Amino acid sequence: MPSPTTSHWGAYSVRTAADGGIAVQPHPADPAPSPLLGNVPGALRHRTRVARPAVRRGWLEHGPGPSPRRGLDAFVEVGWDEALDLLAAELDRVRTGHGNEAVFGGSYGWASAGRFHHAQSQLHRFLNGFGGYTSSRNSYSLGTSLVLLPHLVGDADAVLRAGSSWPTIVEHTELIVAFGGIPEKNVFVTPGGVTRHGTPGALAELAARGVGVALISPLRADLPPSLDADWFPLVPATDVALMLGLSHTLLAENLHDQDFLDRCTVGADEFAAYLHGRADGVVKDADWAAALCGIDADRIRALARRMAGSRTLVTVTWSLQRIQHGEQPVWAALALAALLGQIGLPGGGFGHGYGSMGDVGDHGPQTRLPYLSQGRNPVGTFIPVARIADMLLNPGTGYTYDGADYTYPDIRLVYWAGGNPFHHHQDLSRLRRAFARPDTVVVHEPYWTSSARHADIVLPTTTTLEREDLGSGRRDTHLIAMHQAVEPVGEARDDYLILADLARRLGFEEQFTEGRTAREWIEHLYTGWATGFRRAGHPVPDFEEFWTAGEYELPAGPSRFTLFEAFRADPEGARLATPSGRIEIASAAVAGFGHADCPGHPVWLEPDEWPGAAAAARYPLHLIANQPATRLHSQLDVGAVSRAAKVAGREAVRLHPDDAAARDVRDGDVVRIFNDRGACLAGAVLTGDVRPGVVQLPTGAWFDPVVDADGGVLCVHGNPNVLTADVPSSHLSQGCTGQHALVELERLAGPPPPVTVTSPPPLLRKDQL
Ligand SMILES: Nc1nc2c(c(=O)[nH]1)N[C@H]1C(S)=C(S)[C@@H](COP(=O)(O)OP(=O)(O)OC[C@H]3O[C@@H](n4cnc5c(=O)[nH]c(N)nc54)[C@H](O)[C@@H]3O)O[C@H]1N2
Ligand SMILES: Nc1nc2c(c(=O)[nH]1)N[C@H]1C(S)=C(S)[C@@H](COP(=O)(O)OP(=O)(O)OC[C@H]3O[C@@H](n4cnc5c(=O)[nH]c(N)nc54)[C@H](O)[C@@H]3O)O[C@H]1N2
Ligand SMILES: [Mo]
Repeated sequence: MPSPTTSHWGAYSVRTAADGGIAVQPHPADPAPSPLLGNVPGALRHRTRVARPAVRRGWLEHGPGPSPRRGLDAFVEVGWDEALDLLAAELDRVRTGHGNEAVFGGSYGWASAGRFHHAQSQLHRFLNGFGGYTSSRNSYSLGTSLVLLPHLVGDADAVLRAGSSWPTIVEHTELIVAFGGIPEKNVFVTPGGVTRHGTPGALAELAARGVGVALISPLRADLPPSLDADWFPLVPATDVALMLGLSHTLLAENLHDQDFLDRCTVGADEFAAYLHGRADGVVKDADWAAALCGIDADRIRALARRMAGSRTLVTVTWSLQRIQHGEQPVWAALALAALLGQIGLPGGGFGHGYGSMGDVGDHGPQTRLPYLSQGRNPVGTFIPVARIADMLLNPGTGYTYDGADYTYPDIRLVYWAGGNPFHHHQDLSRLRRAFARPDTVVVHEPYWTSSARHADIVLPTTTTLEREDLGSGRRDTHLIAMHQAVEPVGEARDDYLILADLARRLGFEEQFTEGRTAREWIEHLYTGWATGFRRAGHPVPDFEEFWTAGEYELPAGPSRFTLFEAFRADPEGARLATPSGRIEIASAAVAGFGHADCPGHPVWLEPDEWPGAAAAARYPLHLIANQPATRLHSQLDVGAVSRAAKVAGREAVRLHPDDAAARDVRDGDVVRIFNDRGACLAGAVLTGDVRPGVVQLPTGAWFDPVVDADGGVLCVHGNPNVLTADVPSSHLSQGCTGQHALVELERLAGPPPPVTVTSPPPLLRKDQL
């Protein structure tokens, strides 16, 4: 009997063979299963699974304290009781000596699908019971937009969770102007799970209807080849210049909608004055834009006219705000859409994240789902999530966030469950220095990821296939009864059980577990949810029936809706939650914060690293470090689909044949990509589908550092975050800017050093010390 389960990349079932191997089958209702499913079978029992609790040798021998050896030491395997005794004593020492604020439990990361065993929720609940912890806010995904959008439209969720639905777009849109494209590789993923992947079908329908798409991206692969694309391969990081040039053309040719601007927005005059160069003398017309973005001025003007003459959707991928000054592309696109006056009309207006995530544009049910209460955190200290290295390196230093001033706490213990900071953070060489600072680093992980290797105490956890859970994601059509498919691998335990055992040692077991086993919790969460759902009139089965059936199909909601439709119809009655009640093309609040890197209306600001920067003289190639097509972030990098796409065992870097020829690089060569922050090796793939001067290396290859005497880092496996800069998007939002960096690339002379991260680190027994 196959076991039902789900994942961030789709629902599926698992069959186990006599030899312990597994086979996976997508959910029968899924019209477009994800290729990422292919990573699951080979990764389940891969040799990089953490088999037993392990303690870093230096920490075991010398006790807690800062150490530059993190990431380099061998580990000593110990029994569960010993590991948990050590950890409980250390948590207590830090709490007693330094206070709860000294524990950093932000623990950012995607972990796995599952409403109960969600690692971050479990850890936060545990740390709240422990007396609190320093937390983190927002995400690497949307660190900039989550802070900016409330100032512009009152509510980020409206845009991000209720954007116009695909059926509306398919029916009404004539032209999609897609900044960052609509990259199909990304739409198989929705956090928490997805049973019916809808976006691939919507893209096929757009193609069948011949909807025009202006693909604005340095990469042709950001739109499926089937779509009728007009490709604008612009210089990376110059989208704002292009948007300003388009906006100027609309105004200069009187193609804008003054009535919409008057009724529904504030600040259009201020924005227009900027476009006309009233203060700085620089007219931001199409010619000005062309010189920056590398697209002909005539093409820009023609696009503006076509936009004004069509039902046009302006959309911006999330990647565009994951760069320095990442507020500007989002704000300028909203302003551009406002000038067109189609916001709130079916098929027109503004969107953010079509092609970034599976649920954007999806019309699956938007229901409340079962969830585990995390309790309350008595410690109010937090950081914007991507400021982790700043915090660890600069305790006591101030920073700004959303118009207010804060101070970094002094962290002694870092606790991570369900994330991989040595995947997700920028400037990994700096992150290594930051991780040398605390007294103790704890990681719960199924795999020997680079973050586990940089910890002092590593506790092996189960994967979803080794436990039971309830699974469902945003706009998912189903709630899945996630059955246990196999026994835990090695000595792995659930995060819940690990934390319950720690809570017992620390005297708050009853508060943490409420006396329930994991199975009892799952039944409890389901039953509480079902009771509320039944009251709303839905015939939800009882737990046993649901569990036996393996799933419950959630009631469908409307399939056609348009962002800001109600607001457009009645701007006074359906006021937005902004100070003006309208869309703020200029924001007095943001202007009032006084940040030069994010003034009060959309502006063109040169980033430190783009082809026009001084640094480009030494590092002339613009790296795009985007999401990988072959896995979710760093998850299951040892799986078959991820491995198959490697070139010479390294992550593949795509570059233009002209750039390759200038460096004597051939297809399949191992190349070294470098800048002042570090270097990595990658396998060259030559393609005309990238703009010359641009190289693309996705995130997620497990960080495999060779560290020299000065702490300089070469990742032999191709993790682009050795190259990216750890600088915030701006003083407003402090978002992650990992998408871009300037680099140089050369053919590697001599044999490449071996990849070692696909085997466990050196493991000792205690009697070997
Ligand atoms: N340069 C650059 N960097 C980026 C980005 C970029 O565009 N460019 N994008 C950023 C974005 S948008 C994101 S969201 C982040 C993603 O960064 P992360 O979310 O940190 O990446 P994942 O690889 O998903 O890490 C999840 C980890 O949890 C582990 N795990 C899975 N299940 C469980 C479990 O049940 N229990 C425990 N304890 N662990 C579990 C997995 O093995 C994995 O190591 O990366 C960011 N980094
Ligand atoms: N397969 C897969 N899917 C995923 C994920 C994954 O890891 N794997 N991660 C998920 C997560 S957590 C998130 S947050 C989303 C992220 O969604 P996004 O952030 O939108 O995804 P990316 O792939 O990083 O970037 C999208 C595209 O933007 C383009 N781009 C980069 N810089 C520029 C620029 O300056 N100008 C223009 N016009 N285009 C540019 C790149 O070519 C890139 O392919 O993806 C989700 N989907
Ligand atoms: Mo993300």
